[in-house]
Amino acid sequence: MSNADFIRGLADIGAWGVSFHDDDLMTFGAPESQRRAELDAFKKVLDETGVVCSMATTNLFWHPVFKDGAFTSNDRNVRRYAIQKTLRNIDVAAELGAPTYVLWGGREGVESAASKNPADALSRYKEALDFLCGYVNDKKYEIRFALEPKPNEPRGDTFLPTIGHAMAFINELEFPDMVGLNPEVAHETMAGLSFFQGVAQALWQGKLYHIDLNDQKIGRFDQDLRFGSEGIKDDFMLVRLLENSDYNGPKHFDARPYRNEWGNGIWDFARGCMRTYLALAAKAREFDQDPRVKEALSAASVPELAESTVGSYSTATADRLLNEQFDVAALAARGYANEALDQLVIDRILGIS
Ligand SMILES: [Mn+2]
Repeated sequence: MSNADFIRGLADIGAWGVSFHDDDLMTFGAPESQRRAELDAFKKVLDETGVVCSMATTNLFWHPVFKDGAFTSNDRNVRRYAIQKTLRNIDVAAELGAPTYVLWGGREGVESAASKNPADALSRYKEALDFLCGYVNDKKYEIRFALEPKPNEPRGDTFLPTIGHAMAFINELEFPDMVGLNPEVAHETMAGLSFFQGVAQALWQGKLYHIDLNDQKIGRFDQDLRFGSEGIKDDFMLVRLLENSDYNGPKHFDARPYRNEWGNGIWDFARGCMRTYLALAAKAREFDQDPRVKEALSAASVPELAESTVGSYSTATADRLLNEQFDVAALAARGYANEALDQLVIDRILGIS
């Protein structure tokens, strides 16, 4: 099936947008005239279908030139080539109006820890990001970058392995406001981490620029399963978090059909991702409107966590706190009614009342 067939098929089942790697769209290493024709064909089908180009990214992992890394390859010319390949595709992203440019450092890592000084690698990663931001500013493009963390695969140990590592790294960049995150369900789950907690912190820090939705079992290879097909309770909480947040970026599915699927199955897969997201969003609204849930949240003191604990420091507030009497036995004895609250989550997912 051609790219045009895929886009028409996605438009038919109600998809709003598509994303692309440079090499998906334009043949790697082809003459500029051929690449231009391929890009124009893509633009034409977007125009015809009304499908939006929501995000662009560079393939810096497939070609063997990147086997030791792209922005962090030990070979300086590979690093320069990786940045050149990215700059060229940023021009394409701007031409297509993609507001977000994702960077997944699939090859940025090691098998042998002796093979790279991690501090040098992070410095080169920062240098690349600073340069890309400088280019976007120079060209006056309306583009922000989103880093996609992943703990391993295809490398043994990847640089910027988790949401937390990536957010801390962004603080070291020259243009931290231009760089946020594209966290992916499968990647955090591979590391055994809670994707919900990671996304919640990214939102809290104003760094959720994009999101890759799929599904995954802990401790496996990168499965990229249909959204909602595995961790249904985690997915419910994630959708509720996104729907109740100010995140207004794409709900982007970076997933693939089961490997034994055939032609028509890819459309079952694509419909399933969207269907489950929308169903969970409806269930999240029901959950939040249920008076029993409001009572259970109150019994668990959930609203109380939104109240300030001590306020700003002053000598007076410190003196008041130091002189306060606490009934520690009573505080220790109370319950938090989490079982009842959590059962309401399960009841809502199961659709029982
Ligand atoms: Mn992804």
